[in-house]
Amino acid sequence: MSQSKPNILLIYTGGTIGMVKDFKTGVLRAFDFKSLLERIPELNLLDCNIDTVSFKEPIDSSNMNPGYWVQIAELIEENYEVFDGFVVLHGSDTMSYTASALSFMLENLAKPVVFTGSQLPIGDLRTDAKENLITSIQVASLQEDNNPIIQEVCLYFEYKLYRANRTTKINAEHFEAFASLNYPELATSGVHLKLNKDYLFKPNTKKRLLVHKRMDTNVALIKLFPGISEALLKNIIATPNLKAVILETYGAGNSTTESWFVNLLEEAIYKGIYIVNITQCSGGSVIMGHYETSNQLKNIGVISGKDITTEAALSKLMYMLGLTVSQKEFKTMYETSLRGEMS
Ligand code: ASN
Repeated sequence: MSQSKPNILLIYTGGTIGMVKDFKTGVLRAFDFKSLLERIPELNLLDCNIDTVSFKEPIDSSNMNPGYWVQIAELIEENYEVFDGFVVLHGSDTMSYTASALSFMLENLAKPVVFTGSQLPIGDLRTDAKENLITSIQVASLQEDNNPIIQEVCLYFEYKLYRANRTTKINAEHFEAFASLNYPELATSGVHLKLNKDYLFKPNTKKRLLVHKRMDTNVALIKLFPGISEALLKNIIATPNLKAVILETYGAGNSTTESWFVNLLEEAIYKGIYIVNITQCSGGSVIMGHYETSNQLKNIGVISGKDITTEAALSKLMYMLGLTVSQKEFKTMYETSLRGEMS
């Protein structure tokens, strides 16, 4: 590999992006990533060296799980010194979960990790895959004085670069499939690639990359709905080994004030189960104590997820449960932004 050009590693995990349509039969099949440069000659025009590595068996991202997250983290860890940036090709369905998880797993990351995918396969005539792929590689190659400009996990889709742990999939058929409602875009791609440098994450570059691989899945995610029953909540809280529950509440973190509900949560907290309050609104923040309907939650010690996304809330919880954080510290640490995931 040449010295002057940035070296980019493309990690293919699966998803729609890696499929080609056999135009005679109309059947979609997995694309051989070894022949990527031949299939997309435009990539040769990019001012970087590209190497590719693929999951042995690429998956639809609905089959993603923390075991695969570790595989991606390890590929980045093993290749961290040799490459200047990483582009992860991933199905769009659970991309925000994986990318959020990786943002926590890669502590002190000082190089770009850009997740991308597409709504239409790369071999489709009207595909969005080429633009997403080409611009993601370009973004991962951006350097200033031989240092990467982007030093965090991002997600690029349909002309926008987002902080990954701020994103959510909002549409199953539009090319604009993702949104970041509580944090501005890091870059927009038009005639020019416009970077919003003030919004980029600034890691402590003096510290070495630390890769965390223990993600504890003893968690539950409950979306409140009018009519939710005591029996349902009781059963979930009684799950063996349960360590934490994310409650998706209404609006600014509000819930029913019925005593059975508050009592169940209080008992759970007493038993050492963490309860995190996040809002089921796509934008905005939990402010416990703002309304009477959240004041009790605040008083019993519920953790505020502030303006975190569900995807980041869940992966942050798995990450923190995998660390050895004391009961006393847990709430303060969870309520602190670790990778720019909350305001
Ligand atoms: N089901 C696909 C996946 O997430 C959807 C996509 O990539 N657009 O793997």
